[in-house]
Amino acid sequence: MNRKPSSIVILTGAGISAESGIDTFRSAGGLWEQHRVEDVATPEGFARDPDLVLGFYDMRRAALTGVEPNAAHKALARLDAEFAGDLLIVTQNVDDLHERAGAQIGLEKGRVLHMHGELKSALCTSCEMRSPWDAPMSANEEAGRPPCPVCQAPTLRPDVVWFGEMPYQMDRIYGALRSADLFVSIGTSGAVYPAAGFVRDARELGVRTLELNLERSEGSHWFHESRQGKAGELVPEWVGEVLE
Ligand code: BV8
Repeated sequence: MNRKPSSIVILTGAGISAESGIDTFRSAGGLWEQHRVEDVATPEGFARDPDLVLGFYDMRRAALTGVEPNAAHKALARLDAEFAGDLLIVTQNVDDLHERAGAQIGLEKGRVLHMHGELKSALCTSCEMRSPWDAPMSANEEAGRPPCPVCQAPTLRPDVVWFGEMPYQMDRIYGALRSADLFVSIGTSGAVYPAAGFVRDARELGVRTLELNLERSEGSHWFHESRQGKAGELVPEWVGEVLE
């Protein structure tokens, strides 16, 4: 790590939550091995079988209560609290572990940007309003689908970005990359766009790029520096380098 950064953009993926016990997508036995992407993470899959999709996300939302943030999430919360420069944590994850790891991140939710949405948010396809949500969304025998808290229509869907849908707040992400001097990618396979392209965007902008991942990813060759190891070890070590 050479000169100290003054403006950092961090991208996190499923690998940062792996040590908390949340399945990643592409590891053996991961989420995509248990379900076909087309069936549970596309608008077409939802239209075809809404209860299959709602059940898939209900299972993942319920699993959140049984897991805790790990040392990597806590190290980023420390960075958020102590780093004097600009910081944006863009996460591809729909879990709430970044928020739960640090009061500051939770208070200033704006410092964590969920580009692919959140399990604990519901989107109504009738009124298009979002509501905080941590109950099941699938239909149950007597009551059917739960009503939208805003318009009461039984037309809630998970507030997550499926394949073929536009990720959230892309302008804000590109704006942050343009003014960054360091881009750090943590725990992502670099398989899904546009997130997988951020390292190239950063390089074209002259931004230093660092990858922290268990193994080399599809995009490793694009990074100035790539460190292999567990996020729970690499992230606290890197945060220490930035803050010391
Ligand atoms: C869009 C939310 C356009 C829901 C997700 C051909 C070429 C280029 C692009 C495309 C193409 N064909 C189609 C596309 C577009 C498509 C895409 O990229 N497809 C891929 C498959 C090629 N992308 C989209 O559709 C995106 N939208 O492009 O819109 C558009 C334009 C105009 C108008 C409208 C639309 C939307 C994609 C978002 C999909 N939603 N998730 C949910 O969670 O269910 S994707 C999901 O998988 C994640 O969010 C993440 O983005 C992605 C990858 O997952 P990772 O986080 O990287 O996890 P993974 O398991 O893959 O890897 C984990 C890594 O961690 C591994 O490297 C592992 O080694 C490491 N690891 C494991 N343990 C540890 C660890 N590291 C450290 N420590 C550990 N302990």
